[in-house]
Amino acid sequence: MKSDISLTQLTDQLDLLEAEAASDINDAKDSDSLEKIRVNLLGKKGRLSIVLGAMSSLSAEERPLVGQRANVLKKHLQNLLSQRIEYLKDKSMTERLDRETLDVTAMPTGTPFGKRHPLITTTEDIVDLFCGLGYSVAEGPEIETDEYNFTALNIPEDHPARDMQDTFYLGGQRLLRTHTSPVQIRYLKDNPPPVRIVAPGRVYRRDAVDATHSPVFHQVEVLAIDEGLDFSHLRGTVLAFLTAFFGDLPVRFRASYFPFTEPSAEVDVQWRGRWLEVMGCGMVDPAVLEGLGLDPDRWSGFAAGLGVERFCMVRHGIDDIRRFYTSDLRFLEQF
Ligand code: 2U9
Repeated sequence: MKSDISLTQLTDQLDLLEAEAASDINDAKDSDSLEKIRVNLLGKKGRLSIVLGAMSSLSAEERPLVGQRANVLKKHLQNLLSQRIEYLKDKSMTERLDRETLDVTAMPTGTPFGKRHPLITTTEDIVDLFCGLGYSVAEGPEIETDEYNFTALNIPEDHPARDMQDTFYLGGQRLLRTHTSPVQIRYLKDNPPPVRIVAPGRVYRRDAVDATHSPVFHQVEVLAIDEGLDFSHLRGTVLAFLTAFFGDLPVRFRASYFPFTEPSAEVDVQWRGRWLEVMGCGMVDPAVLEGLGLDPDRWSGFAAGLGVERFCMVRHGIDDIRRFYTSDLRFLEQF
């Protein structure tokens, strides 16, 4: 049985619907609740549909009146809904912008930028100077063989450097390289002369730690092999390098001995009134060349080696090698 409803009742219902809908839409706090309101008002089983369904009990003259009214109301509600959705979108964007405002004048927080360690910059400066003289950088492993670290460099079986007291042996034939010279042996095995290389790197010796000794330190070695090289080329190269690094200081060569060079020399610079030994050098021993299959009557060469710590200490007036390895920022930040 159908319950009859009058035109007035229907119009009243539409009025009520309009008033309530307007206030509900205005109160909606977010798009989800707004969508629920829309379905409740305009959905298939929504309030407007129910009112329209009741129109069947009206007369043929009355129906268009309500129909028209309902259409206008539907448009009106759709407008209100879309206005509200726009408003909510604007509001959430404004809130987000307020929340995410950046203070570009704020002091940065977090970890400060690091700096290059003075040993690294000193190594790079030395290597750069040799690169400027036409040398190429060569590198090799820190774990070496007895053969490359000692035998190929003419270091005899009874030499103290081979002693357990002086070298870190790792078992088998392996050890921690005591100089970067094996890098150059490896290079010469793969590359025929002429050769001009600079070999920087970390080296290891079984020294007790004190102000001038550390069991790990850094070396740069250079090697030139060519036809016709003699001691004057060595001397000229060392002088050019030391002048570029320290400035125009007095330099002297003192005769010395290394198993892998003959003749050999140690080089001193006069720095703040004192002679300081800064590097060693010499003409590559013919026995080393022969061991590499190079004819010493055709090829000759010179080599030089230096400790980076020493250079860095002289350059910056640092009195204790341990300062390089203790990671004290008060020290490191000076560079
Ligand atoms: C090959 C042939 C010869 C490398 C050389 C030195 C002289 C030298 C020391 C300086 C201070 C080591 O760090 S230190 O204690 N080095 O005096 N090194 S000649 O001679 C070579 C290298 C490779 C094939």
